[in-house]
Amino acid sequence: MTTAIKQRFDTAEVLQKFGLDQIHPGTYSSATGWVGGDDRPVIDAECPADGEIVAQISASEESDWEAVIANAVAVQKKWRDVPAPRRGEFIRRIGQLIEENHDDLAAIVALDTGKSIAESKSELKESIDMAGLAAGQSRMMYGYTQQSQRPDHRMYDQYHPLGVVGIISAYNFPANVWAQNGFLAAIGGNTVIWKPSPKVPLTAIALQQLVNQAAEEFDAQGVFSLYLPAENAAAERVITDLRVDLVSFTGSTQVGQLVSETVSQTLGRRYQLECSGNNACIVDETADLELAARALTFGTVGTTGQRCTSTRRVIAHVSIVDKLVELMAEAFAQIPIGDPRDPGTMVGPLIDSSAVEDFKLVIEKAAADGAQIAYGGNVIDRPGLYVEPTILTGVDPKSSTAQEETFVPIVSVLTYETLDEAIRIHNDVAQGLASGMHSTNLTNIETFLSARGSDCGIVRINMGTTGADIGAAFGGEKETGGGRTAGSDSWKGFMRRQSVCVNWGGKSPWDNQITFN
Ligand code: UN1
Repeated sequence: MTTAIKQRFDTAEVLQKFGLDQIHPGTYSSATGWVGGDDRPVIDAECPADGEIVAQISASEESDWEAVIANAVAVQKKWRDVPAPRRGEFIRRIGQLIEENHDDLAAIVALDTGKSIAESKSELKESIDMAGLAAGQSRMMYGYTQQSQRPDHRMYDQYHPLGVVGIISAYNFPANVWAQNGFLAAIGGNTVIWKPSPKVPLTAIALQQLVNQAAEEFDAQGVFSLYLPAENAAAERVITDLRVDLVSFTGSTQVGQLVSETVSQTLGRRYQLECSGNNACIVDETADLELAARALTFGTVGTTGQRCTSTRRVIAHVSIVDKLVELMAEAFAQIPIGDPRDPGTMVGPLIDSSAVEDFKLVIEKAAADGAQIAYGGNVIDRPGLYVEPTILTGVDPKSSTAQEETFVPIVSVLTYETLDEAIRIHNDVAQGLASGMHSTNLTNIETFLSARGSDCGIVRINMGTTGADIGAAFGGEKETGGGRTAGSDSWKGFMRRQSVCVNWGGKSPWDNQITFN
C-alpha cells in the first residue's frame, strides 16, 4: 500500500538505518561479504537538492571484479538446479522487503536522484510489482509443444538459464531498472551482477542489503551481487569479461553502441539495450485537449525530464496548437518545484550541474534556430540544480532541438496539417522508445497503431509517454537498442531456448537398413 508521507524525512535517521552514516563498501558478493576500504576511491553521494554530500561509498576497484564474477559463476551452477517456482518465492520475498521498507527506501531514492518522494515511491512500487510479476512468471515459463512428423516422438521447446547476467543501470531509475532486469534473470536461474550508476550509489546499497536478508532466508546467497566502481575502466569489466553471458545496459546510445560492439565480438554472448528515446506525442484536431495537456505536462516535467520515456516532442494539429500550448502553460505553472524532501514537491532538481548546462545549451540553440519560449526557459535562482520546465514553440522538426535527446524538462511543440505529415515528423528521428497520440478519431488512432504508424517500441493512446505499466514489455526500436524487459514475454530474453525431440517408441528409420549381430 502506498501511503502519503506527511513530513520531511530525517536524512540522518534514514541513512543510519542502512548503515550509510559511515563510509559504506560498494562491493558485495556472497563469497567476500561487503568489501571496501583501503585505498579504494571514494564516491561522494551528493544530494542534488542542495549539493550536500550526504554519504560516502568506498567504490569497487578492478581488483574486486574477479571475486565477484567467479562467485556469480559458481553460485549459478547451483541456482540453476533450484526449481523455478522456488526462485520466484525468493524474488517475492525481496518484493515484500521493499514494500516493508517503502518509505525509507523512497527517502534514499530521493536523496540519490532528487526525485520527489511521490515519484520515488512510485518507482519502488514498480519494483514491488515487478517482484510479483516475476514470482508469478516463475511458474509460467512456458514453451510450445509441437507435433512431430515422426511416429512415437515428442517435441517441445524449453528455456534454460544463460548463466551470469550483468546489469548496468543509469541514475534516473536507481531501483527499477535493476528490478525489471534482475528479477527476470533470477527466476530464470541466472545469477546477477549489478553495476549501478555511481551518481546514485545509496539505493543500490540499500537494495543489496534487503536482498541479502531474503537470501539468508531462502539459501540464495550470491544470486545477486553488487559491483559499484567510480571509474569507467573498472566498470568495463562487466562488458569485457566473457563469463558475463548477457549484458543489460540502460543509458546513452553512445555507450550502448560500445556495449553492443564489445559484447558481439564473442558470438553467443548477448546484450540487451535500452538507450535514448526522443518520445513524441501527436495531438490531433479531435483530441480532448485538457486530457492531453495534463498527460503532456507530466510526460515533460516528471522526473524533471530525466526519463528515457519523457515527452520531448509534441506534434500538434495547426488548428489546436495555440489552445494546447495555452493549456500546457497553465498546467506547467501549477507544478510545485522544490526540494524532493518536502512532501508537497512534485518536481525536484536535475541530477548534476552538467545537466543544468545541457538545459542552458538547448535553450540557447533553440533560440538560435528561431524557436520561441512559450513557458519557462530559465535556471531557477535558488541553491540547488533547479530549472523551469519549458515549452518551446516554432521548433523546426529537423533542428537539433527536435532531433537530439536531452535529459531535461524541455518539450518542443511542432505542428502539422495532415496525419501523414504528423507520422512522418514523429518517426523522423533516430530513436524509437515511447510514442503517443491524443485523439478521439478511431481512424487516426488505428493508423498510428498500424505498420505505417509509430515506429516505436511503446505506443500510448490518450496517455502520456511515461509511466509504462510493468505488465507490458518495456523497450524500444532503432537507436533505443531493441531490448525488452519487464512484462509480457520479456523473460525469454534472459534464457536460452532449446528445441527438444524425444523418441519414446524404440524404433528408428534405419531399422531395415542396419542390422546388428
Ligand atoms: C528509464 O527511464 O530508463 O515508463 C526507464 C517509465 C519508466 C521508465 C524507466 N518506467 O516512464
